[in-house]
Amino acid sequence: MQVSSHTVYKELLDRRAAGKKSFAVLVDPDKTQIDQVGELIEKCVSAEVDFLLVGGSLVVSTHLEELVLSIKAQTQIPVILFPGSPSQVTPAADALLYLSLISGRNPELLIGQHVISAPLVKKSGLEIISTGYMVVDGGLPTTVSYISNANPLPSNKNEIAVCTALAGEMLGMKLIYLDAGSGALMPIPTEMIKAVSKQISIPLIVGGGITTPEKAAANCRAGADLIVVGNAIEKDTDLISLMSQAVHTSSKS
Ligand code: 1GP
Repeated sequence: MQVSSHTVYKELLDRRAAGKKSFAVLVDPDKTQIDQVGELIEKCVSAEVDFLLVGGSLVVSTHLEELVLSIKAQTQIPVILFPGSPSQVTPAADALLYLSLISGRNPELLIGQHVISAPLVKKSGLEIISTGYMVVDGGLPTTVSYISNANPLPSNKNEIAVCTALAGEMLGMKLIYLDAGSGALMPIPTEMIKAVSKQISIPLIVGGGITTPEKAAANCRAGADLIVVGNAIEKDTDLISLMSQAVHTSSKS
């Protein structure tokens, strides 16, 4: 899929309008060496992955920009930053999920970091996609639940998830991201995805702890528009094509 600059969100909307579900691979800079990325991207291209997310709630390595540049040199798949902090902003990508942690009550991640980094983000020239980010309890503490210093949303409280997502949409956010956290023991429950997707009209991203193509497809049928998988793929890159296929054919299964 070829996308020129500033059309990532439109591409997602167009795919959705055409009844297509989308699949994204999360590339964690801490777990991906520059000399390994070529093979990973080759598999993403042949599996027709729709988007590549790069970032994480804690990135300690310093090669994020180099990683994005080497991905961009190899593929037209849009690269979307998924930053845990302003230090993960690089103009080398196509777009940036401008995350506000609306499920938490930590003012720094609701608006504080955004104020500090606004000039840098604006100058980056990236397509900025305002995203209502909701971290849901994934069974065990995850990096995002710890680093965010905010209570995750209880996984059995669909009504809180719906109200939070609705508030995000009415505040003008363009996406809602339900995340159980990377490597979560329990992914987002299907019932929560159904409840939230029924009430919002903006696209819904779901990720965290998805380890099987079946769960990815079930999430799509429940109403997710974009599925994000990182951890499971780091362990077994053959899952890239299986997951991608499951997502892309989910409406037919
Ligand atoms: C985490 O949603 C992403 O923010 C992906 O999670 O690494 O568990 O697939 P996994």
